[in-house]
Amino acid sequence: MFNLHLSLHPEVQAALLENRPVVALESTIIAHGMPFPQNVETALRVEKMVRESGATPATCAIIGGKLTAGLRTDEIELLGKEGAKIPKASRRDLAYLVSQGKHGATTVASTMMIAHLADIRIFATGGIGGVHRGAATTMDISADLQELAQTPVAVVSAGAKSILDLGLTLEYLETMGVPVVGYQTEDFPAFYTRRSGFGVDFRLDSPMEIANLLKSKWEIDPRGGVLIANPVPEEHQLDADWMEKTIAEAVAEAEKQGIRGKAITPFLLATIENLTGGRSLQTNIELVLNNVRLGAEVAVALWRTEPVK
Ligand code: PSU
Ligand code: MN
Repeated sequence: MFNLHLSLHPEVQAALLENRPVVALESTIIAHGMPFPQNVETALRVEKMVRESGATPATCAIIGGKLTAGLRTDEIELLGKEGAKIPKASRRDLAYLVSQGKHGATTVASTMMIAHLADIRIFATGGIGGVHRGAATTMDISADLQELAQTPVAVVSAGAKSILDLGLTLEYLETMGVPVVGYQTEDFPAFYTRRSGFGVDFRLDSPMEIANLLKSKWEIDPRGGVLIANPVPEEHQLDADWMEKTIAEAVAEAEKQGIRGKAITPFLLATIENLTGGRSLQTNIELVLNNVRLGAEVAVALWRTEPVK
């Protein structure tokens, strides 16, 4: 729990020292994934949801060069208001931002790193990065996948959206030995919709079964994460054909404008939001809350089993 560059919010530190359940949360979703003010509202609602579910929230970011787990409200507001002016920080960006004393919004990969430094096992978010469509020529594969391969943190997400090549993303995870668990589903969810047509590796139906899988995994080998795929609630899912068309339109627009690298995901999210008249944002908020509830339930269940140390 102690690293020169790590800074813990007192509430998070107390929970960790007393061995109570903690759920990590990311900040790229705040600064780059949603517009202001919904980003700040959602980040605060998410923290409240974690507390109501019996765990302590630890929203992660880089603040003034410190790898920070647990943000103050003013820090969440800063990330939300500054938005795209805050650098999106994945694994490769951390050393630079830390050495420069700068702020950064952490992705799934870098939030996993901070969670691991802090000894937090569970992390909940909306969607993960993956193998992009066209990766055979662009080689655009999110560092999130490699992080899942090496860092022992379980990530709850609503699957991945089809701005990615879901088939290749799942193949990559298989190669890297990352178990993909479907919560109460056999079908890997596609973010805005409950089904992608691709299967998960294992269906588990309760937070305790998931906690037991995590415990076994880390007893066998302390390295590597698990992807827990939690479908968006039925009443909030969007029409699959409509989303497929909308996403294809957004991808075509990104190509036309020559958007590349780390700018692609935020660009696509904003374009999809415009094209759906804000409905994708509503669904995004609901699925994040749903994932955070499950994340907290799994953290509580894991805490009820013997501590993994
Ligand atoms: N997918 C979403 N919303 C997001 C992201 C992905 O639906 O906000 C963010 C996450 O922080 C994820 C990152 O870790 O994008 C992946 O970016 P890249 O592909 O550049 O690694
Ligand atoms: Mn990328």
